Amino acid sequence: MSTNPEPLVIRSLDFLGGQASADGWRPEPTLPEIAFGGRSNVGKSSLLNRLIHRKKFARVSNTPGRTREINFFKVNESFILVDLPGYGYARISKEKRAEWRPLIEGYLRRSVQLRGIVQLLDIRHNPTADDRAMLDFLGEIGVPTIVVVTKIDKLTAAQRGKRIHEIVRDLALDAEQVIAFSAVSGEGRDDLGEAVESLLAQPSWKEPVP
Ligand SMILES: Nc1nc2c(ncn2[C@@H]2O[C@H](COP(=O)(O)OP(=O)(O)OP(=O)(O)O)[C@@H](O)[C@H]2O)c(=O)[nH]1
Ligand SMILES: [Mg+2]
Repeated sequence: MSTNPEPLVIRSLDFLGGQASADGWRPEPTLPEIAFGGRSNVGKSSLLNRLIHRKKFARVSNTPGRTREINFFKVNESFILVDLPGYGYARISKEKRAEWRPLIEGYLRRSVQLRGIVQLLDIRHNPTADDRAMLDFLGEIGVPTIVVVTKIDKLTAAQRGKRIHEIVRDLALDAEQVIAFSAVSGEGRDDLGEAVESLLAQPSWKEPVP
């Protein structure tokens, strides 16, 4: 049993607003940022709410594809959590489906204060072409990336290990860097909190290495 204090204690929260287009409004980049990405409906907003111990701070979808804008949440007056819109929702037009790329890529390229990305994958599904494209893009620009396998409450303990192993192998991930998470049970919340704290402690990956 751990007696460590809870990682990432939330003392204050402010919704700063949304960015709707690649060159649209976004908050001044004065604080470190951690962004949360993944396909539509994977559970980004739910994971954020669990992380910050709020039921409905980030809007959770009943219909997939709800988070259309990039939403910025200031925590403890000291850093910003960024809820990215989901990509790859099948039941919208091809044109709309392609819109995520410029918006998300524009955000990632412009965010000089970004410390890292938390990339979500649904434990029940094989990674899609969009997931691979996103992970490739993150690798290309070199932003530190944590992979979270979410909705683990939907599987039995035995199935979980097997699926995580398959996803790790499929994407050639570092198993040590994968966090198993459930927004329903709260499993993985503190592991994620610790991972976010360690990303925040790093200098921006965009700053030149001394
Ligand atoms: N069982 C279970 N359901 C989850 C979990 N996380 C999210 N969900 C459900 O999955 C659906 C989508 O969750 P969201 O958090 O809105 O997903 P999102 O990635 O923000 O979706 P977009 O904003 O559309 O990109 C909702 O019905 C959630 O209740 C989880 O860990 N376990
Ligand atoms: Mg969302």
